[in-house]
Amino acid sequence: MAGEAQQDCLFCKIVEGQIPATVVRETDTTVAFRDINPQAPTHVLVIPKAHYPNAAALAAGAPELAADVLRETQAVADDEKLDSYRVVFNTGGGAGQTVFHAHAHVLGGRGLQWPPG
Ligand code: D5M
Repeated sequence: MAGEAQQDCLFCKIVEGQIPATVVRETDTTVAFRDINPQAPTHVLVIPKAHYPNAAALAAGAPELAADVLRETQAVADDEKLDSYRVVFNTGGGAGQTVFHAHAHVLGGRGLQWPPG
């Protein structure tokens, strides 16, 4: 069923505390933790606790939860004192998505080029 934890999902395991992560924020519905392979001085992932495979499925299936995730990206930027930052939802393997549990990358702390690669 939509939103149910998936046994083979890395980020569901982080939500459940089965895999360690450097958690920087947590709400009833979301977790934010530092990316294991940071691409900028600040690189935090914000995820819904419920499992949706990507941002499109999250937005369609649980728009209020999608809004929670977006709100938390702003909270991370505030916590990290970022004036400028980028929020990225890689959606689909062709866009570089490697973990199929919806997540927002919050990147900042350095100049960012546009367009991204
Ligand atoms: O982004 C998936 C991101 O997840 C990628 O930047 C690495 C990160 N990652 C993978 N495993 C971990 C753990 N265990 N902790 C923290 N971060 C992790 P994507 O958009 O799917 O390419």
